[in-house]
Amino acid sequence: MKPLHRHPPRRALARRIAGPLLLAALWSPTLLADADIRVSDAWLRALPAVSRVNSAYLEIHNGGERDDRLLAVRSPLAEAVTIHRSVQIDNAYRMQPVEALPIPAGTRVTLQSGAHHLMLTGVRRSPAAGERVPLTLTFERAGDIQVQAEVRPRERAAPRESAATGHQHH
Ligand SMILES: [Cu+2]
Repeated sequence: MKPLHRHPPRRALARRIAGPLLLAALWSPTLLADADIRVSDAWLRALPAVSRVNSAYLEIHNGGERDDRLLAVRSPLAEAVTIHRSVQIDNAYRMQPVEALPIPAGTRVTLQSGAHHLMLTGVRRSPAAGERVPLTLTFERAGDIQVQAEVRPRERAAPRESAATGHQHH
């Protein structure tokens, strides 16, 4: 009698190597890359209820050895969050949308008034001072990172915040 053709040995081999391969993948630097990016000091200003736009500020630290880029931001507070930068043209500050914000390896990028910042449009409600507003930042390599931005009273905004920067959203 002709013996049946059998596959089980090959499947057994696949099972034997699948475990170690999966472990290797979980421990690879690529999949752990999000540990390289740290977001801190996220905050925004409490604004009057009529305001439909707001800005958010934070710091991004890339402690890794590879460059990353901030691609997008979203928040339940706003219909859209755009990465903006302020540029000075003839003594006036203007804002431009930025496609992606580079976060080079080993650097700290500060989003602040008069420089890069996050612009929230279609703001749904006026959060109270002391409240925390979730922001989800999407990085090219690190993926999604969520932070809680602190809502600060208008008058107690960051000391570096001043009328001199002329930063306004219209
Ligand atoms: Cu802006």
